[in-house]
Amino acid sequence: MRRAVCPGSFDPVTNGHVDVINRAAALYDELVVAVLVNPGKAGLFTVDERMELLREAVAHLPNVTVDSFQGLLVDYCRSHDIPVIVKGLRAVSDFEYELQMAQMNRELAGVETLFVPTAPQVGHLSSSLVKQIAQFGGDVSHLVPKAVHERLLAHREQAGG
Ligand code: COD
Repeated sequence: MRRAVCPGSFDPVTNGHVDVINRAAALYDELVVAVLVNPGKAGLFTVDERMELLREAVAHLPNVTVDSFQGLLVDYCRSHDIPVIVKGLRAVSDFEYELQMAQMNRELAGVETLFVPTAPQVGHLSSSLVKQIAQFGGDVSHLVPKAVHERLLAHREQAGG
C-alpha cells in the first residue's frame, strides 16, 4: 500500500491546492491531506472549518482523507506509517525553503518529499492572496472551490464589507 501526505495550512484551500491533491491522489493508494494546527497563528478559518472545506473539495477522490496534526510533520508521518510528503512548487521562491524542509525531514525521519510542479493556470495562487482579494470585494470565484467562495462572501458580510 503506497501512502503519502499533503500537508499545509489550507487557510483556505484554493484551486492550486486541489490541483496538487488531485495529481498526488493519482500516484498513491492512500493520500492524507493534513492541516497544521498552529496555536501561535490564528487563521481566517478555524482548523475544523478548513477540514470541512477540504473534505468538500476532495469529495470526488475516494482514496483521499482529511486530518489535522500538531507539532512536527515527521512525527505525524511516523505515527501514521506514511513514508512520503507531497508538496506543490509554484516558483523558485518556494524552492529554497521547501528544499531545506525536505532535506531536514529526510534527515530527521527518513521521510522523502515529492515535489509536484504547479499547473500554469494556478501557479500564481496562494491562500493569502485569495483572502486579501476577497476582503476588499474582489472576485475569487474562479480561484477557489465553490464552498470556499461562499464562506469568504459570508465572512465579508459579517465584517460589514
Ligand atoms: N500551486 C501548487 N502548490 C501550491 C499552491 C499552488 N497554487 N498553493 C499552495 N501550494 C502548496 C504549497 O507549496 C504547499 O506545499 C502546500 O500547497 C500547502 O500550502 P499552504 O500555504 O496551505 O501551507 P504552508 O506552506 O503554510 O504549510 C507548511 C507546512 C504546514 C507544510 C509546514 O510548515 C510544516 O510541515 N509544518 C509542521 C512543523 C514541522 O514539521 N516543521 C519542521 C519542518 S523541517
